[in-house]
Amino acid sequence: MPQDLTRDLIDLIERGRDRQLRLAVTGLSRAGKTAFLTSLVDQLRHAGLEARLDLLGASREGRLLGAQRVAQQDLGVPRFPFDQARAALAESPPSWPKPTKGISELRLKIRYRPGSQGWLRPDTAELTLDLFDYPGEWLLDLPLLEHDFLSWSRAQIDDVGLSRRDMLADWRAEMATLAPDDDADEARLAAISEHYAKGLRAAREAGFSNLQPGRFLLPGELDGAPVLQFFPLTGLNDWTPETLSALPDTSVYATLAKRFGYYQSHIVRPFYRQHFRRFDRQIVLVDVLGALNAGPERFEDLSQALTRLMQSFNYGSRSLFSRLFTPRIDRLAIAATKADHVTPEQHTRLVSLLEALLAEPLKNLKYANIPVKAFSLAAIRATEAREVNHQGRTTPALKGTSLTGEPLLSFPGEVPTHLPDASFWARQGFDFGAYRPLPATPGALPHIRMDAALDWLIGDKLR
Ligand SMILES: Nc1nc2c(ncn2[C@@H]2O[C@H](COP(=O)(O)OP(=O)(O)OP(=O)(O)O)[C@@H](O)[C@H]2O)c(=O)[nH]1
Ligand SMILES: [Mg+2]
Repeated sequence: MPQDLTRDLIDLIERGRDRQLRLAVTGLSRAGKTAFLTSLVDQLRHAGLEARLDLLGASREGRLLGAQRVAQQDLGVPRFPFDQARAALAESPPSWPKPTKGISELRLKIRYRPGSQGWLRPDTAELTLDLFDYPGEWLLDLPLLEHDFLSWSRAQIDDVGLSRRDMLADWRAEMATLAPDDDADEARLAAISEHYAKGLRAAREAGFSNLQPGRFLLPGELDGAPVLQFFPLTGLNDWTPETLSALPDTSVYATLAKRFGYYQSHIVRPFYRQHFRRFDRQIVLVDVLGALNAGPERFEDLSQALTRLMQSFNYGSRSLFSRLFTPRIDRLAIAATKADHVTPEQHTRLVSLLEALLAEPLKNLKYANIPVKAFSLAAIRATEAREVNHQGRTTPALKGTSLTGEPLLSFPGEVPTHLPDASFWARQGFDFGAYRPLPATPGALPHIRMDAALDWLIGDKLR
């Protein structure tokens, strides 16, 4: 067989196998997942026409023909509300997509012309891209799978720093009068759980990330169900795992441990299994600038939450069995979102800071031999970069509109390239407001480097 034909045949077989790609967009609450997905769909739908996608090879070469939404795989899961999000951005005044309250899915068919020609090559080809969206709060339950009730209780109590301790004051007061071997009283456990949930909600409002259990913040259809009536137990220092497991089923400890186990097996594990166990590529979105804005304690809290989260994906320890039977994730992107909150010359510094923040998970990914690329991007750009004369000097600035409609001109200053230390917080800190999306214009949504991220995530499949 001529060599070219063999190559074409192998290519055809591989192409057939590779025609489908599942992309996991990972990020904590408010990291920018829904904005990213909305922009991704919008950019690809406008590809070949008005989208600015020069950093995506297939688009630059004029081979990207466009994308359409098609019927998704799982008919029992709601469809990603792209139309609603896109309509809100086109209104006057435009508004951001709403915070996500449940799971949704989306399947995109991307049409392109293959790059090189061969007689077995079709004129056009298709790539199916499966995407899903979910509330960021639920993601933080993944690390909870590694615990039993005892180790989880201890870890949660160790994690509570000074300011979060205040937010949990009511819960702590109740806990002082509860012992593991008390008889469980349903109404009392429900009331204490509500105090715990209240503390978690206050911590989220104050900008903390490392919050478990995630369904306490967004219970969905589980609101009021006993499975959400548990909390970490204090006062366990004098107990051993053996003495605790010998307690009767009616004790506080046994009741809470049972609910924790139920939460793991009936809520967290199915979510993980259905949505996160099987994907080919992943992008981890991090609101680094938001955390800088929120101060040292929140920044440290985000760093811890991300490190634990990335550990729970377990990239390195894939057994031969799982490698054969589940597609292995072969490429990953990490991205600092909302890069339009700083002036363009700060973007490389933002990438360095993101890499510093994710240093531990990046080491593990390297060890697992998974290629990773870091980006700074704005899925939906809300500011315009300007040079202005400020106190006698030409200074880079950002122009936009506040959420309440006032014009804003800001000088966001310098992003640190390393994890900020005490002197950074004392000297500078960060303080910027939130912007309203830019007024709608015809064509695709304005963005920063969505095309570069897309090139890394799907570009090789469009060759
Ligand atoms: N300036 C700017 N702001 C953004 C951008 N992307 C997201 N935001 C802001 O961040 C907020 C949260 O973004 P979402 O996309 O809703 O975040 P999410 O990760 O889906 O959050 P959950 O649904 O709560 O998990 C938005 O309401 C915007 O205010 C961006 O590209 N630029
Ligand atoms: Mg969302």
